Amino acid sequence: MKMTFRWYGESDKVTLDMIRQIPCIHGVVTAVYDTPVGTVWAEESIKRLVTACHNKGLSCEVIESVPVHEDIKLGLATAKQYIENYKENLRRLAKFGIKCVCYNFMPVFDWLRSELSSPLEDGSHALAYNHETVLNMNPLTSGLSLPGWDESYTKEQLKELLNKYADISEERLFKNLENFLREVIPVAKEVGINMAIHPDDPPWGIFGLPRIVTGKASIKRILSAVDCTNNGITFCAGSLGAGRDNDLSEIIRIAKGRIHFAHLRNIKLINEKDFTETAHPSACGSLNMAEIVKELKQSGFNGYIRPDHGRMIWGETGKFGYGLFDRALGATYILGLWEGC
Ligand code: DNO
Repeated sequence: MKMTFRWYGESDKVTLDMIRQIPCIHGVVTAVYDTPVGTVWAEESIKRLVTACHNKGLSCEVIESVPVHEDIKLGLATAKQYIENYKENLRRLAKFGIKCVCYNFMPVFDWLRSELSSPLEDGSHALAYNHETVLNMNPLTSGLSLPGWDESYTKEQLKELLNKYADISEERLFKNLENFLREVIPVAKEVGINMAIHPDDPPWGIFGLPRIVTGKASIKRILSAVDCTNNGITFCAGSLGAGRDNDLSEIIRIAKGRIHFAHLRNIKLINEKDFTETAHPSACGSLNMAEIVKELKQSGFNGYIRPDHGRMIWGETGKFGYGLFDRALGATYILGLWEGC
């Protein structure tokens, strides 16, 4: 297992100098952020990123994310070129030592929360999801912004894009994902990159948009669409754990050998759909973190782990979910669990 930490590049307040002081950190998980979704990344930008990490003694083997262009998810004729660009990105990333690429297939929006700074009892702040609030939210006017979202659209473009999804059923979206995998996985295999699809967060449709990577059945279908080690998943405990029917240990067993990356964090389930993010330890939320880590270790997992969203503690400010302190506590907690089982 290699412990990693997400880094948002040179502009991130959490610097490589800080990250390298977290005990036993192997490397960072990052991306090229200066290029629009769907275009080929400049080799120069990839090189700069990797070199910056190596100069601080950190590995740079995981990219999160190489985003999938909406035309691919929509299955439009223009998808062909975007898929070619995706393949070219994999070839370029492999040249610079990238071993794992995390991506998602969520239409338009990435992860979603209704509250970005919800106060917890101990005075810290965390992200939270309230279903009622989300049902009443208009994505065109909500003004919500989360790390990792593509915010390059004007309001008109966003409206147009949302309309394009009106005819896209879950089954259609799944077929488009399968087409994408059939094209991209052979290239990933050729260049030695493990692809790791991230589950939908939360694992149900939002704003009338379909979401399909939600639990055991969909993960099984994805893995068998192209039955090859390079076609794997990111096991995200918090995303899958929000699905009340998901048995996380069972999912780890089903995906054995195909989990290349793990995002570990805890959430406190409130009712059928609502939840609050919490500190990482099992006692702070609803997920059994020790069980998850044990199951991963027993399954022979030898990929990358990163602590996932942290609370804002000790007066820290910054990107929601991506401060230094609580994530660093998360990393050392996970390392302890790993060592102890
Ligand atoms: C949120 C992250 C996601 C994730 C993407 C992967 O905190 O887990 O934004 O990076 O869905 O493509």
